[in-house]
Amino acid sequence: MNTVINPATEQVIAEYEVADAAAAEAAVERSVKAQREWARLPLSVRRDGLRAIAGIVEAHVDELAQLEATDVGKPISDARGEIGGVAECFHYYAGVVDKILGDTIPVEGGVDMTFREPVGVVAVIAPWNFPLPIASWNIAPALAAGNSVVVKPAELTPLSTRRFGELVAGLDLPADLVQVVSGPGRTVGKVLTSHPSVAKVSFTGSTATGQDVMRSAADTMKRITLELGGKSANVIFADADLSRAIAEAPMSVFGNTGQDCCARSRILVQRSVFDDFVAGFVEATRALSIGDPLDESTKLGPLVSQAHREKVTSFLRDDLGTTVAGQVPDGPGFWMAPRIVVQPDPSSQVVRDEIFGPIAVVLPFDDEQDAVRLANDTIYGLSGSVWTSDVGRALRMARALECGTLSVNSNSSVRIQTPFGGFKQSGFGRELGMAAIDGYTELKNVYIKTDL
Ligand code: TXE
Repeated sequence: MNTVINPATEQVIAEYEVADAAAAEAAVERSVKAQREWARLPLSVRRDGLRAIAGIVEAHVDELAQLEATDVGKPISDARGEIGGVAECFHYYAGVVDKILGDTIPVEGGVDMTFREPVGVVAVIAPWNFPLPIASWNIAPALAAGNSVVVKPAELTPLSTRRFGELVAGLDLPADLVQVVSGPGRTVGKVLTSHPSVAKVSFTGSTATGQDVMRSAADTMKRITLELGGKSANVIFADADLSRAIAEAPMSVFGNTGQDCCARSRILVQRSVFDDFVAGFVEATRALSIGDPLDESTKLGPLVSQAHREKVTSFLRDDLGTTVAGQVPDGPGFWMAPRIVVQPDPSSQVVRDEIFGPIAVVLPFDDEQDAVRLANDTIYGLSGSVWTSDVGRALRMARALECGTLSVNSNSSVRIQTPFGGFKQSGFGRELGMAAIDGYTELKNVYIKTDL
């Protein structure tokens, strides 16, 4: 039995029987049949299938957003936007169904062409921080390319994905095309990463679990996409529009209460504007309203669980000189106010580890070279930002920083149309945009001899 708790109230909001390994195996077997049926359907039918999924999500935005807000503790206004993004994702990939192209390649003696074939059954293993959005970034391109999907949501936050599964099951699509199997990583997750009939695993979660997934997938040579942890840098030069950089910095690290793989949790600021930045950043962070996730004006909710709050607070030590920027509600809930750590030792854990909570570090740098050295001094490489008014510097930094997704004069990371994924131990493979299709297709080369 899994008991789901609202992290803002600590009340039980759902209980359900968890799936076991046998249920996961049965789902994979059904998925094989569904995939064959789906891949044979005309393109227009598959396109309309994805549109229908977008439509059913749009028709249930409020319900799904409410589930996400009470399950994750996420502000309702964020949740509504994120569920709107889920529908957009299915609309986008509905349009991709008939644009999965091959090449014709000049060769001697014949004609050569490539096709992109579906991989087969795709297992999507999702995390708890953006449950349905991250699942949809993988489900939608997988379906567009002619695959079937078995989705495993995280045990902590399964509700939106379970409801999504029910809604999709009611549509006129091949039976079992999208199945949601809710159970623990060590049983259901293990089956999905080792079953011989699963061709591809798309995993989002911690780097340590990503390593387990790779090991488990190795025996049957599965294709894998891993979207893992991060410790992204927000690099602010003295020539930047400092007021904008300050205004946008708090939500880029504390949004979703810091439980965001793209959180700009290492803020690097050029020394001449360092003190001004810190003063403005603390003040702007204090202005973020912390409280009831169902209140439309709330910007920050609680952390996802008591265990996670313990993990996050274990990074705080007296000698760090932390500034507490905000006031949390009294009473139940896994609350934690944002903490700002100014000039910690660059080799300390708070600078090096992914905390996944509302703790930001701010470090000074001297020049461009120093900024690149500090920004790249991490095992991760997911996202990053550069703030500058010098176009040449923006481009030099963009090329020098080791990360998969970089923004200039912005802290955004994710757009449905553009590739998203990491360098280094932040994983590999790309989600979203046309690039995601590479991960859901096998490239087949066909040569036809014409010079007989
Ligand atoms: O993640 P896990 P956890 C980071 C973040 C966080 C830490 C731990 O630092 O504090 O990870 O979070 C499933 N085989 N991120 O423990 O374990 C699990 O059931 C197959 C970053 O919750 O990685 C869940 O569905 N699957 C991150 C999913 O993996 C397994 C998002 C992720 O869980 C499995 C989340 C196994 N052996 C956490 N074990 C990001 N990049 O956004 C677990 N799972």
